[in-house]
Amino acid sequence: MLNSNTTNAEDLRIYQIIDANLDRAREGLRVLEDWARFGLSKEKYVEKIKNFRQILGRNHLEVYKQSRNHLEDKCKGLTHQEQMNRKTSEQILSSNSGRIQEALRVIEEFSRPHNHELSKIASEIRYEIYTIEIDLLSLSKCKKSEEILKENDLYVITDQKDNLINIIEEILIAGVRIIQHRFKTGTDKDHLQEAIQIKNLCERYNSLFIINDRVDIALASNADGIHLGQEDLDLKTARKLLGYSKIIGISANNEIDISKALNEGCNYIGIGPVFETETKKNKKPIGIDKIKSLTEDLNIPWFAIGGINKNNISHLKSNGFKKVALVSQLMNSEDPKEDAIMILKELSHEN
Ligand code: TZP
Ligand code: MG
Repeated sequence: MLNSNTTNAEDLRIYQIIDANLDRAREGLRVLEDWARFGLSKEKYVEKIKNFRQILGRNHLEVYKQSRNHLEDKCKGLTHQEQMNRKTSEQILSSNSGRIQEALRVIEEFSRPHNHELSKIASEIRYEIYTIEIDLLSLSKCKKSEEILKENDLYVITDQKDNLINIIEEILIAGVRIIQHRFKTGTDKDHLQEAIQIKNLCERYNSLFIINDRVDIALASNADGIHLGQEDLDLKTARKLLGYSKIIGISANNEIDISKALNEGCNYIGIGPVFETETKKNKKPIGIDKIKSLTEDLNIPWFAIGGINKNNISHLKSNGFKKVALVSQLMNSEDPKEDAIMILKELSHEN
């Protein structure tokens, strides 16, 4: 059907365009595929993208390849400054998704008159790439947050304080990289306003900002994630609302809740109260031994919470607890920065 021996000069130019754009699209797809594979370990996306590459490969007909030998391309090798400016994997992902989309659009247009099948394939893959680009960018953002969770052992939760913003800044200066905004009384307006202030601070200090309980406030303040208790929205619903870029933490203190949270894909777990605490007076402590047995095989980050202070951290550490979450110890501290520095030091000691 498409034989270069019988083609005229215009056909050849069109075949050359298709040839170049099939190469472009496949190269771009390989970039996305490798990021999905090595950067994100997302098999589902690797398979999907590989399949697109193979479909385009099968449709890269000999006549398109042959057209390369017949016409010279005077623009070969031209680069653009933008290519040199790509620094982050997100920029690389976005520009390569754009490259694939553009190449597919060109194929779609120029193949339509003589190869309707290819035109249709190019259009279908192009639409899928729009979604895949957003998914991969979201998963990359979530992966970065997961890394912060993995690398940091101190998780600080806010309490309602007049000078809260100052306290948070002191704690961030000390080196804390995970902050949760917990806001139990007051209006939604005040809640959101305070959340946005803390989010901006956290961004300045490259720290994770998590909202307690409220998915709507998490979205509105562009938080990095949400923390949900057993009585809050369920994880699946929260995931549906938040998408894949946000982390979701769950409070769980028994085998059933922990296993459910893991199955549903939570990013970290809060377990407690370890000890009695004024912050949650009605909650019965579950104690060190129980937490030890609950977390034995846990392979995602988990934070012990409840009644933890600078005096009992070393005891927790000697029992194998690596990560802790605190409210009152830092919120009621005379010197939150110094206390945070001390606790971070204590947590970083090898046992
Ligand atoms: N969840 C379990 S215990 C607790 C929460 C939010 C409160 C922890 O507060 P504190 O002041 O660190 O004991
Ligand atoms: Mg809650």
